[in-house]
Amino acid sequence: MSKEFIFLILNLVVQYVTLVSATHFINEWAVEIKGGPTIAKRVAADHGYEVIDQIRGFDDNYLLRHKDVASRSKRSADHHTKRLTSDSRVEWADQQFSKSRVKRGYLEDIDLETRQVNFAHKREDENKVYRETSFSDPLWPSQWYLHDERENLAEPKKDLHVIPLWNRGLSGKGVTVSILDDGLEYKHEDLIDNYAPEASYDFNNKDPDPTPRYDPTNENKHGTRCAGEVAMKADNDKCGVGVAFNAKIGGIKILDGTVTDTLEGEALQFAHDKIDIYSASWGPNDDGHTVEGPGRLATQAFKNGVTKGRNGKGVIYVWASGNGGRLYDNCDCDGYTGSIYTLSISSASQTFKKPWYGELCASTMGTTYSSGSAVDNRVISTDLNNTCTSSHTGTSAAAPLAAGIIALLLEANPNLTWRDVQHLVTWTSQVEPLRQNKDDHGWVKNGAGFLVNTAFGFGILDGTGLVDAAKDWQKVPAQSACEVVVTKDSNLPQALKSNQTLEIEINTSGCKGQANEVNYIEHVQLKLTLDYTKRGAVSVYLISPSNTSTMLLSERPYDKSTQGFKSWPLMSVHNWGEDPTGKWKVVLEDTTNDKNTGIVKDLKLVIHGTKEQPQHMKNGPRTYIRNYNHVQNKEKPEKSPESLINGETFLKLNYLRDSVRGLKALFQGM
Ligand SMILES: *[C@@H]1O[C@H](CO)[C@@H](O)[C@H](O)[C@H]1NC(C)=O
Ligand SMILES: *[C@@H]1O[C@H](CO)[C@@H](O)[C@H](O)[C@H]1NC(C)=O
Ligand SMILES: *[C@@H]1O[C@H](CO)[C@@H](O)[C@H](O)[C@H]1NC(C)=O
Ligand SMILES: *[C@@H]1O[C@H](CO)[C@@H](O)[C@H](O)[C@H]1NC(C)=O
Ligand SMILES: *[C@@H]1O[C@H](CO)[C@@H](O)[C@H](O)[C@H]1NC(C)=O
Ligand SMILES: [Ca+2]
Ligand SMILES: [Ca+2]
Ligand SMILES: [Ca+2]
Ligand SMILES: [Ca+2]
Repeated sequence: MSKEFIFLILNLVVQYVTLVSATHFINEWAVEIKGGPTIAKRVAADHGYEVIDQIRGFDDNYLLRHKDVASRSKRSADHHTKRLTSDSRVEWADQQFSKSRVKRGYLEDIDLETRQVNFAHKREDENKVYRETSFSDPLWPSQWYLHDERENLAEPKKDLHVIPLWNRGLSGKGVTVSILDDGLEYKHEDLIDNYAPEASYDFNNKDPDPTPRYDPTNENKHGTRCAGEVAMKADNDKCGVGVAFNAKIGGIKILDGTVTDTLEGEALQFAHDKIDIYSASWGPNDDGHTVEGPGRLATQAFKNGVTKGRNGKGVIYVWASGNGGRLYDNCDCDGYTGSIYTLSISSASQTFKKPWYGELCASTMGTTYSSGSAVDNRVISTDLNNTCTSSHTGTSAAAPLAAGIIALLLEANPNLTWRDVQHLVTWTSQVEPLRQNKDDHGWVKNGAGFLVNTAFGFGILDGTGLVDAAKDWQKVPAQSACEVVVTKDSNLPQALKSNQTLEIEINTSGCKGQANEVNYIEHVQLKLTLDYTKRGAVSVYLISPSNTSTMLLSERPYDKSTQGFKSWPLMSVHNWGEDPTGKWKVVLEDTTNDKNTGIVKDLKLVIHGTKEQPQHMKNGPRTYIRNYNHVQNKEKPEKSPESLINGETFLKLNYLRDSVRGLKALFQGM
């Protein structure tokens, strides 16, 4: 296939996505009115609205419909919003608009012919697979990401290290996972026994039954595929084996209709007293030119989930990091995966590579296996109409594997909070298998001794490592947030243009002596306000007082927006464990030879973390198992000489830049 042809296709894809993502305002308003439903009804009537319903999970919030506004329009009806908000009984009012949401699966690689070959190859493999534990399920032998099928143990370990957990009797019992997606075929033979109706709802049709809509042109199979990875029943002669095969599985149907902030807000905290883990394999368009995050209600729903869910320990939101790699999308332009409340998961291919669809960003926490190139195997799951699939793909398939592993973790230790789970991921994820390929985007050793990677976060999830570390776990100390506003000395606003690099310093004491003092960093957000003629031309790096260089935003050539950024939070987990005190450096640059101009208007650094040192960090920095690749599932792992990785090459900004340029060169050379 010629290079021109591929580019033509890509451009068509970009144009199509632009077309379908045009904003449509609808004739519904989310409104907060205090004083009860009678007053809400009166307010609505006074301004020409009717009350559709109370918004689930939010006190004093109502959905109103205006009688004289078109049901869909490209333009917002601001005069109506203004009239509502000027009523003293109204706290706030937002006109709702449809949000374009893409499922992060269904990836067809370009080379379909090789794919055929691959199927033949796989069938042959099934006969000689290294069977550590046997199940009667026909696709179990093909679940390469779960069992160690190496014939040569010198090869990198290629599984998520869950079999030892199954051998200890862990299988997700008592833990409930719900898939936020396009529905769940819960009557599927491999799911029905684990189905949790109390964790399920259909927000598109407003009924309790999440069964997908069967439609030959728009197969709503995505949610059912994601669910099977978590909770397919084991040893029942059907499909494969879920990571947490005795967990309860629910389906929250939201992606088969118009998605609004109200709908997301209701869904993201639906039954948060019954659901432990929400798994989401979708988000704003991965088209390389979208910058979008959760709205008012969705943001509040995340906060409610982590503060009220699981009896105050917080629900776990597992999120797929995105599939826009080929269009140079950056997951820090997606406010869902970029949220501190979501545990963001990327993919590694069967050959330990960042797949072609994988996105770079600093908010990714961990990685599981998924599809890669045409010759790599994909993920096994349940499919519609009581069938099975061996070709679930993308970060869509990666996130549910993580949700299943976390279900095993919560079964082992139900006391863990949402932040404990994030800490455990940073503390146990494995880097050795991913260090096999040279094109691994560079592991940076941060100031607290963590290895972090812009493509893989802290590395491949290690099921057994997580559960072992959680055994005598002490809850991490309370979270605080230190907001650092740039001072006059930083000379903002400052102009930026093409072929220019700007360095801005931000000093902080980490709010020392205040109630919100932070000495041990968790998440860092850089809130950027920038006016620019071409948003995608700007890249942003952050250098911490410990000298850790992080790419917060990479160049996105398809993002030609003139809208800039308005206090957009670029989130990073790469400074985890570091001391925030000292001088931070923000580097903004436009390396194009275009004629772009603009102004960096404002920066704000928000440092989340703890005042006290988390208990698990007190005996020194994390150790890495250098011989992880020799760890087997079948036998008890030999007491391994755990050693600290010393002399890690310190990666400079230039390396990060080159890693993005290398990607581009690779792509353009196709
Ligand atoms: C499932 O069955 C329905 C109804 O019989 C049919 O319309 C649909 O195409 C089928 N879907 C798949 C994926 O086989
Ligand atoms: C969970 O907390 C309870 C009460 O503090 C304690 O008894 C129990 O041992 C804890 N479980 C684990 C696995 O740490
Ligand atoms: C940061 O602190 C250093 C010395 O502590 C000072 O020289 C510098 O001007 C400060 N920079 C800003 C941006 O406040
Ligand atoms: C970019 O800037 C460098 C030095 O700042 C200059 O030498 C070079 O000519 C510039 N390139 C373009 C295309 O303007
Ligand atoms: C950070 O790096 C710079 C230059 O690369 C070096 O001069 C400085 O000493 C380093 N600081 C720390 C704390 O390592
Ligand atoms: Ca339904
Ligand atoms: Ca099964
Ligand atoms: Ca994306
Ligand atoms: Ca996140």
